[in-house]
Amino acid sequence: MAYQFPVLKYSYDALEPFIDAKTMETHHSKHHKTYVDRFNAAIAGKPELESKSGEDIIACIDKVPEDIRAAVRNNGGGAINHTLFWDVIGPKVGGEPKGAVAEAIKASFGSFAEFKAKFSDAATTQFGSGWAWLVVSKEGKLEILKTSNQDSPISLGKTPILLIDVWEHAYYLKYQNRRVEYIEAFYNVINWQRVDELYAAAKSSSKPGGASRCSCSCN
Ligand code: MN3
Repeated sequence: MAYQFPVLKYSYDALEPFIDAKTMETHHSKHHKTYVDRFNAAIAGKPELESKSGEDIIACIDKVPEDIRAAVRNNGGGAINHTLFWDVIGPKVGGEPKGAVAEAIKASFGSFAEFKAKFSDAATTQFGSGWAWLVVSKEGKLEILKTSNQDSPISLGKTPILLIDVWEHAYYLKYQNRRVEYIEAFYNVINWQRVDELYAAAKSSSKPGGASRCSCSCN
């Protein structure tokens, strides 16, 4: 089955003034749609890939046939990364995290303020296009990392629960070169309740020393 292009749960102008409507519309209906279309084109006619979820394909990226691996890495990554991105942001959210993820952030980074400083630093210092992430490791620990282009921490065996797109297409219309201002504004659109749900799911499936998500039955 082809990868499904997701419908947003909110309108394009719902994240104003932090993320402007024109950026949201272009980002979702053009950029994300193109990743999804190219991902589906790359795996078309390959039932062993078409039968898997996008996440499971990216988890096993090294097992993808070499002639389409770069296309899958870039466009499959772009497809799943943006789907998760829309899922963890929204209107009338922001503020400080609550629940189990809030406790884990405090335990891992010292405080929410220290988490913010580290996450913002990862987003700021990602050179060129890419993403900054809050992930749950295979051992169930929170980690902050950054990746280039559309690379996903899922390929490293980690489960992302929060991410910020720092490609220029995510902020240039409103913020131009001021990436730092965009990153600061981003905290107003983080849906911490959703992040907490993703944290709970990642924790329940993390197994210290266990097999990675890529079971390597994916040849
Ligand atoms: Mn993007």
